[in-house]
Amino acid sequence: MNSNTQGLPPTLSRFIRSRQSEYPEATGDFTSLLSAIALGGKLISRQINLAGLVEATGYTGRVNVQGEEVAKLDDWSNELFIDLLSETGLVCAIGSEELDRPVFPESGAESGKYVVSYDPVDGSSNIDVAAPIGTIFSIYPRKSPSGECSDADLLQPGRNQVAAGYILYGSSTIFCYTTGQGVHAFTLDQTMGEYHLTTPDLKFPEKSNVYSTNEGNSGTWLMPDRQWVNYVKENDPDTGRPYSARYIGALVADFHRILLKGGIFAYPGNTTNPEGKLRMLYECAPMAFVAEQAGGAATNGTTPILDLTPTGLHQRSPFYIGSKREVDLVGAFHGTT
Ligand code: AHM
Ligand code: MG
Repeated sequence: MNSNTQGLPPTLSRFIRSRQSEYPEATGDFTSLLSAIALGGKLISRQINLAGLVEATGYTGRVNVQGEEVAKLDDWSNELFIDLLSETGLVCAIGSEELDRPVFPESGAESGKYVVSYDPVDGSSNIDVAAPIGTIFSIYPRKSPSGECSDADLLQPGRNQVAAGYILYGSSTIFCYTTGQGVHAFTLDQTMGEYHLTTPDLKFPEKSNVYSTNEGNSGTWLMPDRQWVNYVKENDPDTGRPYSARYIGALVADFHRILLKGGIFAYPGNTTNPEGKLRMLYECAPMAFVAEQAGGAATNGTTPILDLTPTGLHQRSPFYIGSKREVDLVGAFHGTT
């Protein structure tokens, strides 16, 4: 696709519209939906840049359904996306990390063709220290024919996703998404309020000897994960070991680094929480869709994440994602071939 005027790369809206014409059945609805999510990212980005000045830091004093303290920005961003998605009239069900139960917008009960799940602020504990955070989103087609949607519309296997992606709020704001036709990354020009295409068709690089995990928990991990982490730290230059460790504590940021530089992000289960910490619907599945589209992989140790069907809105899963070679290596420790 040609660059925009003044030599600038194409904007996100122009890029999505140009892709839309590749699908003869496209009506523009999907473009509107993605644009609403992208707008949410711009507003969150602005809010974060002013964080300390507009009381966006700190906690609400509330604890969410998962027992986690709710940051003010979690609440604000969650409401923002509910409003933006409801306004489109295209969404019949919304799932979010910050919602006890799904929301079924009235505006989308009849016309809503899509179901959207999201983590409005991933890596919340980074907000107060001005470290990177993100938003993760996942879009499915509606399952129920008409009338009000139900939980069944939300609880679909990851392979049913029609789009997924994330917005990284780091030293720059990056919107990265896939519709199953590769992974494309856009950078927000804050002065113009536009995302511009910076990396079309992202692929994991060949080199991959970086591991990203909260190793402080390794004493409670199960044996395959402990053996894996010991293995990557051994000294064997022929196999690129020891690996380097990088951990930001926000999945979006850690994943984005791995997508660009190669490696693996792992959040294993442990003896008290065999399902780990990260949630299938709005963390694991969307990132897994992006990873597979970028030539990588994502599993729960043995099974591709996209082949699993969550049984609840907040269901958790052990999570390994990144360069295929690295995810296969973990799989070997877990007994897959
Ligand atoms: P959050 O969405 O409530 O912030 O939690 C998810 C985050 C991930 O982004 C990150 O990888 C992980 O939790 C960090 O957890 P820990 O602090 O246990 O390392
Ligand atoms: Mg999260």
